[in-house]
Amino acid sequence: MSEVPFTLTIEGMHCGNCVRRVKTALEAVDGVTVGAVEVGRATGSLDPEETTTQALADAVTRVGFKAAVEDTGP
Ligand SMILES: [Cu+2]
Repeated sequence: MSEVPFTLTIEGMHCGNCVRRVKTALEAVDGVTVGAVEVGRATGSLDPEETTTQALADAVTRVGFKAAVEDTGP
């Protein structure tokens, strides 16, 4: 199974605490390998048989931020 990369654009992050909250929320989702999380953005890869980018955005939204899937396609 191959993982596919994702990038989330996240509004409402300001500091290291926000980064930790987002990272924890993403790591709690099955099928996700969290890469870099910084203020305003999170990247990583996911197993498309286990989860979706929308599920990741929803997980971030549940902890209080506004997340959108960034279209990285051509
Ligand atoms: Cu913060």
